[in-house]
Amino acid sequence: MTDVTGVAAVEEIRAEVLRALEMAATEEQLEDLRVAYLGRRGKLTQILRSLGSITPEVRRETGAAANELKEVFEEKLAARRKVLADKKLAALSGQEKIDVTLPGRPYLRGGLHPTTRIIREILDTFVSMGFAIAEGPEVEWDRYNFESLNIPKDHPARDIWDTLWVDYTDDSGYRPMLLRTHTSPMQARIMETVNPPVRVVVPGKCYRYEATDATHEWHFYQIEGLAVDEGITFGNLKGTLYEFAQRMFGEERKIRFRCDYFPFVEPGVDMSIDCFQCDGDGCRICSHTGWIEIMGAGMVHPNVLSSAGYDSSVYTGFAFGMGPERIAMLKYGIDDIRNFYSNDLRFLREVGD
Ligand code: FA5
Repeated sequence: MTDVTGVAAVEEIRAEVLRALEMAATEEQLEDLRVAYLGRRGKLTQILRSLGSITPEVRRETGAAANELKEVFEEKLAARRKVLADKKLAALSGQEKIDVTLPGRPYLRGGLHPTTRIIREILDTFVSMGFAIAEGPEVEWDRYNFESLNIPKDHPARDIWDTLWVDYTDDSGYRPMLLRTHTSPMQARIMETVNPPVRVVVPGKCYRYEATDATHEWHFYQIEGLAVDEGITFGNLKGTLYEFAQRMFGEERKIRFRCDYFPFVEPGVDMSIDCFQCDGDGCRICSHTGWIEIMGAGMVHPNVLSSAGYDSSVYTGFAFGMGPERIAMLKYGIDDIRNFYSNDLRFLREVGD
Protein backbone atom coordinates (compact mmCIF):
# COMPACT_ATOMS: atom_id res chain seq x y z
CA MET A 1 0.00 0.00 0.00
CA THR A 2 1.36 3.49 -0.90
CA ASP A 3 1.19 6.67 1.10
CA VAL A 4 -1.56 8.05 -1.15
CA THR A 5 -3.49 4.79 -1.10
CA GLY A 6 -3.32 4.55 2.75
CA VAL A 7 -4.49 8.04 3.71
CA ALA A 8 -6.72 8.30 0.65
CA ALA A 9 -8.40 5.01 1.55
CA VAL A 10 -9.13 6.33 5.06
CA GLU A 11 -10.53 9.56 3.69
CA GLU A 12 -12.68 7.68 1.22
CA ILE A 13 -14.11 5.65 4.10
CA ARG A 14 -14.61 8.82 6.17
CA ALA A 15 -16.80 10.44 3.51
CA GLU A 16 -18.74 7.22 3.01
CA VAL A 17 -19.33 6.45 6.66
CA LEU A 18 -20.36 9.95 7.72
CA ARG A 19 -22.94 10.08 4.96
CA ALA A 20 -24.26 6.65 5.89
CA LEU A 21 -24.52 7.64 9.55
CA GLU A 22 -26.67 10.66 8.68
CA MET A 23 -28.96 8.51 6.60
CA ALA A 24 -29.41 5.62 9.05
CA ALA A 25 -33.00 5.76 10.30
CA THR A 26 -33.17 2.79 12.69
CA GLU A 27 -31.07 1.23 15.43
CA GLU A 28 -30.67 -1.89 13.27
CA GLN A 29 -29.19 0.16 10.42
CA LEU A 30 -26.74 1.76 12.87
CA GLU A 31 -25.69 -1.66 14.08
CA ASP A 32 -25.19 -2.82 10.46
CA LEU A 33 -22.96 0.20 9.90
CA ARG A 34 -20.91 -0.56 12.98
CA VAL A 35 -20.34 -4.11 11.78
CA ALA A 36 -19.54 -2.94 8.22
CA TYR A 37 -16.80 -0.55 9.39
CA LEU A 38 -15.65 -1.69 12.81
CA GLY A 39 -16.69 -5.36 12.89
CA ARG A 40 -14.10 -8.13 12.59
CA ARG A 41 -14.07 -7.83 8.82
CA GLY A 42 -15.08 -4.14 8.75
CA LYS A 43 -13.42 -1.76 6.28
CA LEU A 44 -11.75 0.41 8.92
CA THR A 45 -10.72 -2.63 10.94
CA GLN A 46 -8.94 -4.03 7.91
CA ILE A 47 -6.95 -0.82 7.39
CA LEU A 48 -5.97 -0.83 11.09
CA ARG A 49 -4.90 -4.47 10.83
CA SER A 50 -2.79 -3.85 7.72
CA LEU A 51 -0.70 -1.15 9.40
CA GLY A 52 1.92 -3.68 10.51
CA SER A 53 2.79 -4.58 6.92
CA ILE A 54 3.47 -1.10 5.52
CA THR A 55 6.51 1.20 5.62
CA PRO A 56 6.96 3.20 8.82
CA GLU A 57 6.40 6.64 7.22
CA VAL A 58 3.21 5.57 5.55
CA ARG A 59 2.16 3.67 8.67
CA ARG A 60 2.38 6.75 10.87
CA GLU A 61 0.14 8.91 8.69
CA THR A 62 -2.31 6.19 7.75
CA GLY A 63 -2.48 4.93 11.38
CA ALA A 64 -3.12 8.42 12.75
CA ALA A 65 -5.87 9.08 10.19
CA ALA A 66 -7.50 5.65 10.73
CA ASN A 67 -7.48 5.92 14.55
CA GLU A 68 -8.85 9.44 14.41
CA LEU A 69 -11.63 8.28 12.09
CA LYS A 70 -12.36 5.36 14.41
CA GLU A 71 -12.86 7.76 17.32
CA VAL A 72 -15.02 10.13 15.29
CA PHE A 73 -17.08 7.22 13.99
CA GLU A 74 -17.69 5.82 17.49
CA GLU A 75 -18.68 9.22 18.85
CA LYS A 76 -21.06 9.94 16.00
CA LEU A 77 -22.51 6.44 16.21
CA ALA A 78 -23.30 6.90 19.93
CA ALA A 79 -24.78 10.35 19.29
CA ARG A 80 -26.92 9.01 16.45
CA ARG A 81 -28.12 6.13 18.61
CA LYS A 82 -29.23 8.57 21.28
CA VAL A 83 -31.11 10.71 18.73
CA LEU A 84 -32.98 7.63 17.49
CA ALA A 85 -33.77 6.37 21.03
CA ASP A 86 -35.08 9.82 22.05
CA LYS A 87 -37.26 9.94 18.95
CA LYS A 88 -38.66 6.49 19.75
CA LEU A 89 -39.44 7.48 23.34
CA ALA A 90 -41.12 10.70 22.26
CA ALA A 91 -43.26 8.76 19.78
CA LEU A 92 -44.24 6.23 22.48
CA SER A 93 -45.16 8.81 25.09
CA GLY A 94 -47.42 10.40 22.50
CA GLN A 95 -49.28 7.09 22.07
CA GLU A 96 -49.33 5.73 25.62
CA LYS A 97 -51.16 7.52 28.35
CA ILE A 98 -51.17 6.48 31.99
CA ASP A 99 -54.39 7.09 33.83
CA VAL A 100 -53.16 7.75 37.36
CA THR A 101 -56.74 7.74 38.68
CA LEU A 102 -57.22 4.01 37.88
CA PRO A 103 -57.18 1.73 40.98
CA GLY A 104 -54.02 -0.44 41.27
CA ARG A 105 -54.06 -4.15 40.44
CA PRO A 106 -54.51 -6.18 43.65
CA TYR A 107 -51.86 -8.86 44.16
CA LEU A 108 -52.60 -12.11 45.97
CA ARG A 109 -50.64 -12.75 49.14
CA GLY A 110 -50.04 -16.32 50.32
CA GLY A 111 -50.56 -17.16 53.98
CA LEU A 112 -49.95 -19.90 56.49
CA HIS A 113 -52.51 -22.70 56.69
CA PRO A 114 -54.29 -22.67 60.08
CA THR A 115 -52.84 -26.11 60.87
CA THR A 116 -49.30 -24.91 60.18
CA ARG A 117 -49.95 -21.86 62.30
CA ILE A 118 -51.21 -23.77 65.33
CA ILE A 119 -48.50 -26.47 65.03
CA ARG A 120 -45.82 -23.78 65.08
CA GLU A 121 -47.43 -22.14 68.08
CA ILE A 122 -47.60 -25.43 70.00
CA LEU A 123 -44.04 -26.42 69.08
CA ASP A 124 -42.70 -22.99 70.08
CA THR A 125 -44.24 -23.46 73.52
CA PHE A 126 -42.53 -26.82 74.04
CA VAL A 127 -39.23 -25.67 72.55
CA SER A 128 -39.20 -22.83 75.10
CA MET A 129 -39.54 -25.52 77.79
CA GLY A 130 -36.44 -27.37 76.51
CA PHE A 131 -38.01 -29.91 74.13
CA ALA A 132 -36.38 -30.76 70.78
CA ILE A 133 -38.39 -31.40 67.59
CA ALA A 134 -38.26 -34.66 65.59
CA GLU A 135 -40.20 -36.03 62.62
CA GLY A 136 -40.77 -39.54 61.29
CA PRO A 137 -42.38 -41.58 58.51
CA GLU A 138 -46.09 -41.49 57.71
CA VAL A 139 -45.97 -44.98 56.18
CA GLU A 140 -45.04 -47.16 59.09
CA TRP A 141 -44.38 -50.77 60.10
CA ASP A 142 -46.82 -52.64 62.36
CA ARG A 143 -43.90 -53.11 64.74
CA TYR A 144 -43.61 -49.38 65.52
CA ASN A 145 -47.26 -48.38 65.25
CA PHE A 146 -48.43 -51.23 67.51
CA GLU A 147 -46.06 -53.92 68.77
CA SER A 148 -43.34 -51.72 70.26
CA LEU A 149 -46.14 -49.77 71.94
CA ASN A 150 -47.28 -52.79 73.93
CA ILE A 151 -50.04 -53.66 71.46
CA PRO A 152 -49.26 -57.19 70.21
CA LYS A 153 -51.04 -58.77 67.23
CA ASP A 154 -54.66 -59.68 67.96
CA HIS A 155 -54.70 -57.39 71.02
CA PRO A 156 -58.23 -55.95 71.33
CA ALA A 157 -56.78 -52.43 71.82
CA ARG A 158 -55.94 -52.40 68.09
CA ASP A 159 -59.62 -51.68 67.52
CA ILE A 160 -59.10 -48.20 69.03
CA TRP A 161 -57.24 -47.25 65.86
CA ASP A 162 -59.01 -48.03 62.58
CA THR A 163 -56.05 -48.68 60.38
CA LEU A 164 -55.39 -48.07 56.67
CA TRP A 165 -53.08 -50.87 55.48
CA VAL A 166 -50.60 -50.68 52.59
CA ASP A 167 -49.58 -53.73 50.55
CA TYR A 168 -45.82 -53.98 50.44
CA THR A 169 -43.64 -56.77 49.06
CA ASP A 170 -39.85 -56.91 49.04
CA ASP A 171 -37.17 -59.64 48.84
CA SER A 172 -38.38 -61.13 52.11
CA GLY A 173 -41.90 -61.42 50.72
CA TYR A 174 -45.20 -59.75 51.55
CA ARG A 175 -44.94 -57.44 54.56
CA PRO A 176 -47.92 -55.29 55.36
CA MET A 177 -47.25 -51.63 56.16
CA LEU A 178 -49.76 -49.06 57.36
CA LEU A 179 -50.46 -45.34 57.35
CA ARG A 180 -49.58 -44.43 60.92
CA THR A 181 -52.68 -44.03 63.05
CA HIS A 182 -50.90 -41.79 65.57
CA THR A 183 -47.48 -40.20 66.15
CA SER A 184 -46.72 -42.56 69.06
CA PRO A 185 -44.57 -44.90 66.88
CA MET A 186 -41.96 -42.13 67.07
CA GLN A 187 -41.62 -42.86 70.80
CA ALA A 188 -40.07 -46.23 69.94
CA ARG A 189 -38.06 -44.89 67.00
CA ILE A 190 -36.54 -42.12 69.12
CA MET A 191 -35.73 -44.35 72.10
CA GLU A 192 -34.05 -46.86 69.75
CA THR A 193 -31.67 -44.20 68.50
CA VAL A 194 -30.83 -41.97 71.49
CA ASN A 195 -29.95 -42.55 75.10
CA PRO A 196 -31.82 -40.81 77.92
CA PRO A 197 -32.41 -38.07 78.86
CA VAL A 198 -34.99 -37.52 76.12
CA ARG A 199 -37.25 -34.51 75.74
CA VAL A 200 -38.85 -34.30 72.31
CA VAL A 201 -42.02 -33.26 70.51
CA VAL A 202 -43.05 -34.83 67.20
CA PRO A 203 -45.52 -33.19 64.82
CA GLY A 204 -46.89 -35.28 61.96
CA LYS A 205 -49.77 -36.42 59.84
CA CYS A 206 -51.89 -39.42 60.87
CA TYR A 207 -54.54 -41.44 59.08
CA ARG A 208 -57.53 -43.44 60.32
CA TYR A 209 -60.10 -45.46 58.45
CA GLU A 210 -63.06 -43.76 60.03
CA ALA A 211 -66.16 -41.81 59.05
CA THR A 212 -65.74 -38.06 59.19
CA ASP A 213 -67.85 -35.70 61.28
CA ALA A 214 -67.43 -32.25 62.83
CA THR A 215 -64.57 -33.39 65.08
CA HIS A 216 -63.14 -36.35 63.12
CA GLU A 217 -61.17 -36.35 59.87
CA TRP A 218 -59.71 -39.46 58.20
CA HIS A 219 -56.37 -37.62 58.03
CA PHE A 220 -55.28 -35.13 60.67
CA TYR A 221 -52.20 -34.05 62.57
CA GLN A 222 -50.94 -35.02 65.98
CA ILE A 223 -48.16 -33.69 68.16
CA GLU A 224 -46.51 -36.34 70.30
CA GLY A 225 -44.46 -35.50 73.36
CA LEU A 226 -41.94 -37.75 75.14
CA ALA A 227 -39.73 -37.12 78.17
CA VAL A 228 -37.60 -39.92 79.66
CA ASP A 229 -34.97 -39.69 82.38
CA GLU A 230 -34.17 -40.97 85.85
CA GLY A 231 -36.77 -39.91 88.38
CA ILE A 232 -39.47 -38.50 86.07
CA THR A 233 -42.84 -38.59 87.84
CA PHE A 234 -46.48 -37.93 87.15
CA GLY A 235 -45.91 -34.54 88.81
CA ASN A 236 -43.54 -33.62 85.94
CA LEU A 237 -46.21 -34.59 83.43
CA LYS A 238 -48.83 -32.46 85.17
CA GLY A 239 -46.50 -29.49 85.58
CA THR A 240 -45.39 -29.53 81.93
CA LEU A 241 -48.88 -29.86 80.50
CA TYR A 242 -50.28 -27.26 82.91
CA GLU A 243 -47.63 -24.80 81.78
CA PHE A 244 -48.44 -25.60 78.13
CA ALA A 245 -52.21 -25.09 78.64
CA GLN A 246 -51.71 -21.75 80.37
CA ARG A 247 -49.42 -20.46 77.65
CA MET A 248 -51.76 -21.60 74.86
CA PHE A 249 -55.11 -20.69 76.37
CA GLY A 250 -54.41 -18.10 79.07
CA GLU A 251 -53.08 -17.98 82.65
CA GLU A 252 -56.48 -18.35 84.26
CA ARG A 253 -57.09 -21.82 82.78
CA LYS A 254 -57.62 -24.85 85.08
CA ILE A 255 -56.69 -28.35 83.99
CA ARG A 256 -58.21 -31.71 84.82
CA PHE A 257 -56.85 -35.23 84.44
CA ARG A 258 -59.08 -38.28 84.24
CA CYS A 259 -58.13 -41.92 83.92
CA ASP A 260 -57.99 -43.18 80.34
CA TYR A 261 -56.62 -46.29 78.71
CA PHE A 262 -53.75 -46.41 76.22
CA PRO A 263 -51.75 -49.68 76.19
CA PHE A 264 -48.42 -47.79 75.99
CA VAL A 265 -48.84 -45.75 79.19
CA GLU A 266 -49.55 -46.68 82.79
CA PRO A 267 -51.30 -44.86 84.31
CA GLY A 268 -53.03 -43.31 81.29
CA VAL A 269 -55.05 -40.10 81.41
CA ASP A 270 -56.89 -37.66 79.27
CA MET A 271 -56.32 -34.00 79.95
CA SER A 272 -59.00 -31.32 79.75
CA ILE A 273 -59.00 -27.57 80.31
CA ASP A 274 -61.91 -25.62 81.74
CA CYS A 275 -63.89 -24.11 78.89
CA PHE A 276 -62.49 -20.71 77.98
CA GLN A 277 -65.80 -19.75 76.39
CA CYS A 278 -68.00 -20.15 79.48
CA ASP A 279 -65.29 -20.39 82.21
CA GLY A 280 -66.59 -23.82 83.18
CA ASP A 281 -70.29 -22.94 83.43
CA GLY A 282 -71.24 -25.09 80.44
CA CYS A 283 -71.90 -24.01 76.83
CA ARG A 284 -72.18 -25.38 73.27
CA ILE A 285 -68.37 -25.51 72.79
CA CYS A 286 -67.79 -27.73 75.85
CA SER A 287 -70.98 -29.76 75.28
CA HIS A 288 -72.30 -28.25 78.53
CA THR A 289 -69.72 -30.09 80.65
CA GLY A 290 -67.54 -27.08 81.48
CA TRP A 291 -64.43 -29.02 80.30
CA ILE A 292 -62.72 -29.48 76.95
CA GLU A 293 -60.53 -32.53 76.34
CA ILE A 294 -57.31 -31.67 74.54
CA MET A 295 -55.05 -34.72 74.68
CA GLY A 296 -54.20 -38.23 75.84
CA ALA A 297 -51.17 -38.71 78.09
CA GLY A 298 -49.58 -40.92 80.73
CA MET A 299 -46.43 -42.44 82.19
CA VAL A 300 -44.54 -44.48 79.58
CA HIS A 301 -45.28 -48.19 80.13
CA PRO A 302 -42.22 -50.16 81.35
CA ASN A 303 -42.75 -52.63 78.46
CA VAL A 304 -42.35 -49.79 75.96
CA LEU A 305 -39.13 -48.64 77.65
CA SER A 306 -37.62 -52.12 77.70
CA SER A 307 -38.67 -53.00 74.15
CA ALA A 308 -36.70 -49.90 73.02
CA GLY A 309 -33.66 -51.07 75.03
CA TYR A 310 -34.04 -48.73 78.04
CA ASP A 311 -33.63 -50.14 81.56
CA SER A 312 -37.13 -49.66 83.01
CA SER A 313 -35.85 -50.13 86.55
CA VAL A 314 -33.72 -46.99 86.11
CA TYR A 315 -35.68 -44.77 83.74
CA THR A 316 -39.22 -43.45 83.80
CA GLY A 317 -40.96 -41.05 81.48
CA PHE A 318 -44.16 -39.41 80.37
CA ALA A 319 -45.76 -39.12 76.95
CA PHE A 320 -48.66 -37.23 75.48
CA GLY A 321 -50.44 -36.90 72.13
CA MET A 322 -52.69 -34.05 71.03
CA GLY A 323 -54.60 -33.06 67.90
CA PRO A 324 -53.59 -29.57 66.71
CA GLU A 325 -56.73 -29.13 64.56
CA ARG A 326 -58.88 -29.70 67.64
CA ILE A 327 -56.80 -27.16 69.56
CA ALA A 328 -57.13 -24.65 66.70
CA MET A 329 -60.89 -25.26 66.67
CA LEU A 330 -61.06 -24.38 70.35
CA LYS A 331 -58.74 -21.42 70.12
CA TYR A 332 -60.21 -19.82 67.01
CA GLY A 333 -63.85 -20.91 67.41
CA ILE A 334 -63.98 -23.23 64.35
CA ASP A 335 -66.98 -25.51 64.51
CA ASP A 336 -66.14 -28.19 61.89
CA ILE A 337 -62.78 -29.92 61.43
CA ARG A 338 -63.65 -30.70 57.80
CA ASN A 339 -63.13 -27.01 56.97
CA PHE A 340 -59.38 -27.47 57.39
CA TYR A 341 -58.80 -29.63 54.31
CA SER A 342 -61.70 -28.75 52.00
CA ASN A 343 -59.67 -25.97 50.32
CA ASP A 344 -62.29 -23.31 50.86
CA LEU A 345 -60.30 -20.10 50.42
CA ARG A 346 -62.82 -18.03 52.39
CA PHE A 347 -62.14 -20.21 55.46
CA LEU A 348 -58.38 -20.31 54.92
CA ARG A 349 -58.20 -16.51 54.51
CA GLU A 350 -60.24 -15.94 57.63
CA VAL A 351 -58.36 -18.32 59.92
CA GLY A 352 -54.92 -18.49 58.25
CA ASP A 353 -52.19 -15.97 58.74
C1 FA5 B 1 -53.73 -41.38 70.59
O1 FA5 B 1 -53.66 -41.36 69.35
C2 FA5 B 1 -52.54 -41.63 71.45
N1 FA5 B 1 -51.43 -42.02 70.62
C3 FA5 B 1 -52.23 -40.37 72.27
C4 FA5 B 1 -51.27 -40.64 73.39
C5 FA5 B 1 -49.93 -40.41 73.18
C6 FA5 B 1 -51.71 -41.12 74.61
C7 FA5 B 1 -49.02 -40.66 74.22
C8 FA5 B 1 -50.84 -41.39 75.65
C9 FA5 B 1 -49.47 -41.14 75.43
P1 FA5 B 1 -56.18 -40.57 70.60
O2 FA5 B 1 -56.72 -41.58 69.64
O3 FA5 B 1 -57.08 -40.16 71.69
O4 FA5 B 1 -54.82 -41.03 71.28
O5 FA5 B 1 -55.78 -39.28 69.76
C10 FA5 B 1 -55.11 -38.21 70.38
C11 FA5 B 1 -55.64 -36.87 69.82
O6 FA5 B 1 -55.59 -36.89 68.39
C12 FA5 B 1 -57.10 -36.63 70.15
O7 FA5 B 1 -57.22 -36.03 71.43
C13 FA5 B 1 -57.52 -35.71 69.06
O8 FA5 B 1 -57.14 -34.39 69.37
C14 FA5 B 1 -56.71 -36.18 67.88
N2 FA5 B 1 -57.50 -37.07 67.03
C15 FA5 B 1 -57.72 -38.39 67.17
N3 FA5 B 1 -58.51 -38.86 66.18
C16 FA5 B 1 -58.79 -37.81 65.38
C17 FA5 B 1 -59.56 -37.63 64.17
N4 FA5 B 1 -60.15 -38.64 63.57
N5 FA5 B 1 -59.63 -36.41 63.62
C18 FA5 B 1 -58.98 -35.37 64.22
N6 FA5 B 1 -58.25 -35.46 65.35
C19 FA5 B 1 -58.15 -36.66 65.93
